Amino acid sequence: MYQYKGLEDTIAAIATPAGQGGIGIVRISGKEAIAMADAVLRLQGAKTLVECKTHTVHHGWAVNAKSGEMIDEVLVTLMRAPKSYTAEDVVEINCHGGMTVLRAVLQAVLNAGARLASPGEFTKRAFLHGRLDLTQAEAVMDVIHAKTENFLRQSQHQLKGELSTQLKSIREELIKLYVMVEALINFPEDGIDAQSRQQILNRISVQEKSVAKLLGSSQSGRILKEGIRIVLCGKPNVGKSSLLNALLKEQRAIVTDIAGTTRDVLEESAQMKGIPISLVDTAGILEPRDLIEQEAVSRSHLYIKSADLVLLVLDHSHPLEEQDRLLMEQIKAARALVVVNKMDLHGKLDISVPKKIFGTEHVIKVSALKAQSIQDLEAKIVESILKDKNFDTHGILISNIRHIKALDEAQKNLQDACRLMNENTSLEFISEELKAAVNQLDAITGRNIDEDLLDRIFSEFCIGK
Ligand SMILES: Nc1nc2c(ncn2[C@@H]2O[C@H](COP(=O)(O)OP(=O)(O)OP(=O)(O)O)[C@@H](O)[C@H]2O)c(=O)[nH]1
Ligand SMILES: [Mg+2]
Repeated sequence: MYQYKGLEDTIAAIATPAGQGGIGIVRISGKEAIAMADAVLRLQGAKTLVECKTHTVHHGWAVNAKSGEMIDEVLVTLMRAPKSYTAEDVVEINCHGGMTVLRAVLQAVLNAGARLASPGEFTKRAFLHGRLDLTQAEAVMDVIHAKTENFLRQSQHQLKGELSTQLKSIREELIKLYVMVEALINFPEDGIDAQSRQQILNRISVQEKSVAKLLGSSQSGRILKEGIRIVLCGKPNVGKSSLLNALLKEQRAIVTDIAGTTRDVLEESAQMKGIPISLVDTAGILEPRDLIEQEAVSRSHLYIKSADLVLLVLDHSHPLEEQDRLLMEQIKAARALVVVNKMDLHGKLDISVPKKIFGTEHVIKVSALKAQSIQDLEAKIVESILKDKNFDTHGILISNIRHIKALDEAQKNLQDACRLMNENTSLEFISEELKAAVNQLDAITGRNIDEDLLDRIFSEFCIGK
């Protein structure tokens, strides 16, 4: 691990979000944290934190050290190194939750000698002191940004170090293999017979499969983290906006019996079975009457193109029209479901046509108005999102692009190693591939990472974390 120089300073920041709240916290971490806190605190009983035990809470006042003027009544938590978030001495001052108060307390701490922390610097210190590895540090941010409980659960697994444990076991086996191959290179007189060669090949192949399994989870990991975009399309008046409202369970889009009610794209967030969904209602206009409608139509097409899943809405109470056929033709290559809406009305639509184009299992009848079969539609949506994907929320899901890239490289190295073994290539080349694969795994956990990359990772954190 590289030596980071910034650890000498004591850092401070407001750890709670900007705005008003019940409480707000100013966090201080570093060698001088306790002394600096003492400089701005007047604790009850005239005690100082220096004399207090770790993991204790104290009542008192934050003051302007120069003027002695009181800033706020506070509760102070003391956590001595190494049992703290950063593994350094940490003091957290719980103030009233207003920005003016918090800024004044923070300023007092800075006046006492602390440096303003940069984004993610507290977590970075936890990493640099070896309390967390990089996957765990990144999981901290994932926990904060989790959009669904499902993803939160995943991030908690990673925060506990479950990904690191899996990577460690792959790494250990690769190191053993590397040492073995190096020994064979250095003591060629011992030679390597075909059987040993095959054994090494098998063992590399087992590790390649473990990496492949982790990588295989990345599609569902990304879905769980970022969600997917579902776009509703269909000709005017078929009930797209009504369906959006039914799926959201609130009256979000305007619904009328006038064709061309929706004149712009409307995007709303929802969740289906723990997956974050962005639902997009588009304008059904087919023949734009003016510039605004023209723009709406071209936007609708862009959204349809970018959709992870398209819901083509048809009207059960009308026979299929040319416009429906055109739309079916346009989206048949995309991942799509056909929703035959208005099933509460007398049916005039020949449902066999969409069934033939999209397959029976991709066509579903609902009534947005009467909320009939909406749950069945949700189940179908989830099924088609997760189709062909390894989606096991109890196992480890890879969702971080950085991890995906490194695992991808490691997999290539291991595949190359297997291929070279098969081709009876000189062992030096196998050894190189094994070393490169280990380096990729080490980059994920942060064992060997350059300072720039580290700074980039932590700069995406919030201040105070
Ligand atoms: N009977 C019945 N009427 C429905 C159903 N869904 C929608 N409607 C009615 O159909 C009309 C059009 O609904 P919208 O949701 O505005 O249709 P749209 O596809 O968004 O229309 P545009 O925005 O104009 O493209 C309204 O009068 C709705 O009340 C349904 O399931 N059954
Ligand atoms: Mg509409």
